Amino acid sequence: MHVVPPPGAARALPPGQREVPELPVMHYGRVPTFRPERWTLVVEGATRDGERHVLDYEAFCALPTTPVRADLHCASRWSVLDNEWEGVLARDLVEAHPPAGDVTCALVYAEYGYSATVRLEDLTAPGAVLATSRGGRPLTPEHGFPVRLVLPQLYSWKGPKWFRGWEYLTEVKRGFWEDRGYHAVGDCWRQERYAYQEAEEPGRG
Ligand SMILES: Nc1nc2c(c(=O)[nH]1)N[C@H]1C(S)=C(S)[C@@H](COP(=O)(O)O)O[C@H]1N2
Ligand SMILES: [Mo]
Repeated sequence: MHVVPPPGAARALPPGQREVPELPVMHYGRVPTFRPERWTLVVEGATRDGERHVLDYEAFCALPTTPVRADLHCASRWSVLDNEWEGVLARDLVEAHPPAGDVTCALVYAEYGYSATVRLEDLTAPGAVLATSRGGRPLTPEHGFPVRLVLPQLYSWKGPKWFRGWEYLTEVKRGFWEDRGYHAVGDCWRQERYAYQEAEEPGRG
């Protein structure tokens, strides 16, 4: 699967981005220690059946994976093109553990309380993947081992490294950066960096 820019856009960088050859290590806080026996992936909040769905590491590793070639765009203006991710399509997890009918977005979250607000349509977009490897190798600890969420059409703060699950929401709840002045949608092709832009285009908040 190859994720390309939206229809109409040339195969190019989103506006305001510059290409860098390799992923820098960039995150808030410490790199967590992975403890497989304690690790879980949780789908909770407004689920269709009202239940909280918990997968242990063994169950997660048993899910089918898909390769996804996609770019990664940081809101601080660097991009790494053509990352070869492989992992569980977020859409597959949504289908296995679906939301209630009135869910519009999700709060995706990671170790240490990092979180991000993501619209349901961005979570179920074709290239959205819970990546466990990059370039044919398992993720390294500093790049998110064992799993990171990759949402190619959004700025990369929307994709937690050390991903642990999401909460389905029927109204917007702001995550770590959204709470600190960043955009609730975060579409990199529309340069949605800051929360004040939400007011300029009502309905995209
Ligand atoms: N858990 C967690 N995930 C995170 C972050 C973070 O601070 N914590 N930062 C995000 C940001 S802003 C970027 S640019 C990318 C950087 O990924 P990299 O370190 O693999 O380059 O991770 C994203 N995922
Ligand atoms: Mo970033």
